[in-house]
Amino acid sequence: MERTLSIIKPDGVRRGLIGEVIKRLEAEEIKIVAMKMIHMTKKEAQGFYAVHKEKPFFDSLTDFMTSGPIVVMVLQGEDVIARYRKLMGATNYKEAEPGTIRADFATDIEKNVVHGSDAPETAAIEIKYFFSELEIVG
Ligand code: 3AN
Repeated sequence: MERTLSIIKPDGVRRGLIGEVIKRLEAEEIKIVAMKMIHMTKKEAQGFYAVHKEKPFFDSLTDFMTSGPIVVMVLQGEDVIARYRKLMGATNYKEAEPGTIRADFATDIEKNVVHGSDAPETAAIEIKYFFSELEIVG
């Protein structure tokens, strides 16, 4: 049984895509075991994306991620990291498979609607960043 962190980014919340993303998760029978809406500070976003701190897009990415509220969720199930990444599509929406969330809704490599952890180790760190074990019902 795996867990992964999902984020509906500020562009997704602003554009009214919360329901659309959750509908796609539920259609795939991906179980949501924690969920909340938050508005990150710049410092919190910098901490979350610390692995990207040397990248040229770091400042722009952390500005974007603090530009409005986000929905953070913990998803749980067999192979959920890969299954959710498949639903999201590639980081660059132009390379994302048709029918994925990013192919259908992303407008930019940065404003790509959703985030999903990429491996069990990063999932564990990312989930802890936003949720205590008490907030997870799985
Ligand atoms: P993913 O979210 O697909 O795992 P990461 O972890 O490589 O992608 O990148 C984190 C976030 O940084 C992406 N979701 C995207 O918003 C942004 N990003 C990644 N690559 C670029 C880039 N070349 N230019 C601008 N923003 C980027």
